[in-house]
Amino acid sequence: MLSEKMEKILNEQLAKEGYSSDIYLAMASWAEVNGFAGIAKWLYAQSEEERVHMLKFLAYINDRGGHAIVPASEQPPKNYETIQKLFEKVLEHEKYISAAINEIVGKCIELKDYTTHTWIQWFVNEQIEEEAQVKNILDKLALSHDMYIFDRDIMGMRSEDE
Ligand code: OFO
Repeated sequence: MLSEKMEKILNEQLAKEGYSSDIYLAMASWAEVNGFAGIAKWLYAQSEEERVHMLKFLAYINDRGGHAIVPASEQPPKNYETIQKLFEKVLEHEKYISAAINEIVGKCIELKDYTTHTWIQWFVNEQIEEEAQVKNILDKLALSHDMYIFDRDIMGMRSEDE
């Protein structure tokens, strides 16, 4: 059974994962209308992955006797200056999510909720991978002089777990 404090922080994270899904969806749409079909595909896939993360929180909260709350959605930015700036934003957002997951780990220890502590480790590892993946994209972008080739090749830079 989840404590009220743990239920609250997990519901807050559920909302953050939902926002992650929305922000990547908005970025995908912007990339698509600006002619970057490959980058849009990468971002649509990322948005789907974040929705799966949100659903993992939803299922866990309900399975442990809490009530998962579906949050109101906040409109993400609709325009992005450049592809470089867009991916810098992705990295910044993933770092924010990593910090939030870390907070949950700290809360698990504080509240002696070792079940949630074990469960949340999947997200700890996922964040290491997501940050590394986006850093790799930014490195490739810095080396790339041809956006057509970058856009064609970006899906090959995806790691496919959720
Ligand atoms: Fe980006 O991993 Fe969830 O938020």
